[in-house]
Formats: sequence, structure tokens, C-alpha cells
Amino acid sequence: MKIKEIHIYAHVLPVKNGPYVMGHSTVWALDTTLVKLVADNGLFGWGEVCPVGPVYEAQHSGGNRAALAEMASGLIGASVFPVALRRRMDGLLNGHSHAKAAIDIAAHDLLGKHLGVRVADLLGGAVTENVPSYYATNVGDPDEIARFAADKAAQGYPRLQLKIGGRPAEMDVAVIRKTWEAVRSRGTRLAADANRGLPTRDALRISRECLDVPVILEQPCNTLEEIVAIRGQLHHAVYLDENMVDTSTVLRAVGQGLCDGFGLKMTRAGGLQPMATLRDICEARSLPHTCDDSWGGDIIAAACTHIGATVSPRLFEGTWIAAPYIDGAYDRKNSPQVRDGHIRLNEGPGLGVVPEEGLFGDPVLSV
Ligand code: 0XW
Ligand code: MG
Repeated sequence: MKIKEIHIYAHVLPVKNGPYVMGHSTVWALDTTLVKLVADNGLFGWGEVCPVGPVYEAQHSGGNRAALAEMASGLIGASVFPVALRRRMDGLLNGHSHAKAAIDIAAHDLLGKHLGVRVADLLGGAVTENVPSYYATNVGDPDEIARFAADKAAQGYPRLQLKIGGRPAEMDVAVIRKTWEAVRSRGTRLAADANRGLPTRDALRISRECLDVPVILEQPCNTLEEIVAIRGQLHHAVYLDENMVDTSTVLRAVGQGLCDGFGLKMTRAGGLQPMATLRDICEARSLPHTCDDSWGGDIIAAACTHIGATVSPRLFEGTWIAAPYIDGAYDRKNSPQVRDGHIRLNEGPGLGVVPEEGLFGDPVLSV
């Protein structure tokens, strides 16, 4: 099966009851890019990439579309088998893993449809039909966040991620302490994600003043060097997210013991095929991790849920999807949604999501 046509679409996803507030940025609407691959046997597959604004990582929507345009004509006639396809993309363009991920996801969708299996089974086999999720709060007022978090825990979320950073450290200490008091009786797991937003001074203070709270510190500081410099003085487990820019960097972090787990991101990794590699590296060293992306609609949500379903449950920290924060589905019947803190795995074939015809208007590029 070879790629015959590529169609690229742009689509806006507004934040429901927005904005969404992180340590470094406040976003109201996100600009997503969808890729439709058509194969020479008439089957088609969908991929997606949607940065949560231009500041979260070194990617932006216009850049992703430019990278896709750069590769598109060179991909006509390429095999949809994921390893061969990744090598072909790497031969056409260096880097730009986020854009390549959209092609990789569409290829998995196509392959699954061709073989009559769902993507989770292509990736090694689902170990659950009900994938645990986690809720990420805004950076906000400690009492409000604690109340909100207690409500989410009561809805069945097994884990919560509190957004911190970009403000006086005592506010973040209060968010962590008050939320823990509000959810501890339920056994809800907690992470505090600064999204690179803390000076080492504040990360040290927050860890010291939350000594008795079992919270994971996710991506506390901007660079890996800053985190490594203070890691020995922190009282909490550290997960890396934004700094893990490729497989090689994850390997370095694992090999040198720089962290206790990861927030793995689908498009930063380059798609489902490299995500499966990262999943296996983590399992080899018993390192817990999430399987999510920074934002996106039903396609990215389905892709993250399929890989999440294959992770060893003892190491799985959940699949975050943007569905609770956005209105509107691409596929009303099969849109991945969070219910009782979990996401039902689509039956497939492929991703099991087929966007409604015409939803994204005319393609911005077709080859
Ligand atoms: C909670 N997330 C997966 C979604 C946000 O866009 C960022 C993020 C994270 O950094 O963990
Ligand atoms: Mg994170």
C-alpha cells in the first residue's frame, strides 16, 4: 500500500470556558492541522498535530504546515509501513517531529483499516478497553483549584495535574497543599507541572514546603541543566516533559538517571511508531509515564488513547486529551471522551474515528 494523495487542512479549536492558563501562556483557541493520506487502494487515514500555542514547545501551527508542505510531494509513492515512512520523512526533512507525527498517525490509521485491526493492536496489543486519563487544572487561586480538583477526583479521575509556575512560589505551595488535603482521602495521585516556569530557587522551596505531600514535580524548570543541578536536593520525584525533545534525549535521561518518569508527548516524539519505542524504553527501566499531546481534536485524542491502552498498567500515568476543554467532535459517534476519569478505547479499525465530510473546509494544500 502506497501513498497516492496528501491533503492538509487547518481548523480552529476554541477553549470551552476559556482561557487555559499555564505558567508561560494563556490560550483561548488553538490552531490545529489535519492530514488526510489517501492510499493507492482507495483507503484513507487521518493524522493531526495541534500545538497548545507557539510558546509551549519549539513548534507552531504555521511551521507544522510549512514542514508538511516541504515533505508532501516527496511522500507520494511512499510505503505506509511506519518505520520505512519515518526514514523517508527523515530523508526529506531534518527534525520537525511534530509535523512528521501527523503523517505517522495517518499511516497507522490507514494500516489498521487495511488489516482490519485497531491501532492499539498494531502497536502491540491493548491491555485495557478503558484507558485512565488525568485532568490538568489551570494555574489559579489555591482555594478555587482545590475545590475544582476535589470535584474532578469525585468524577473518577485517578490522577490530577496541577499547573504551577510563573508567580510567587507561596501560591504554588498553597495550591499543592490545599489540593492534597481535598483529595487525599480518595487516593487521587497528584502531579504539579510548572511547564518550565520555575527558577531553581522556587522549585527547591516548593519541594521543601510540601515535604509531606506525595506530589510529582513535572518539568519544574526551563532547561534540563537546571533540573539536573537541583535534582539531588528535591524531596519529590521528577518527571520530564518539554525537555524530552527526541528519542535520543529520552535515552540520555534514562541512561543517566536524570528523572523518575516522563510526560511523553505524541507529536514531539514523532508519532505512534517512536512513541511505542519510548514506551518500551520506559518499561525496560520501570519508568512511569503518560501518553498524551499538548492539544488537539478527535484524531490526536484517539491516537493517544490507542498507545495509552498498550502501556503496562503499573507504569501508566494516563492519557490526557483535550476533549473536556473543547466543544465539537470530528466524528459524533466515535469521538474519544472522558467518562468517570477514563477514555473508552475505540474499536477501530485503525483509529476508529472518521471526521465528518467537509468539516474542515477546503484543504490548505493537496498533492
Ligand atoms: C496537560 N498537558 C498534557 C496538556 C497541556 O497542553 C500541557 C500538558 C503538559 O505539559 O503536561
Ligand atoms: Mg507537562
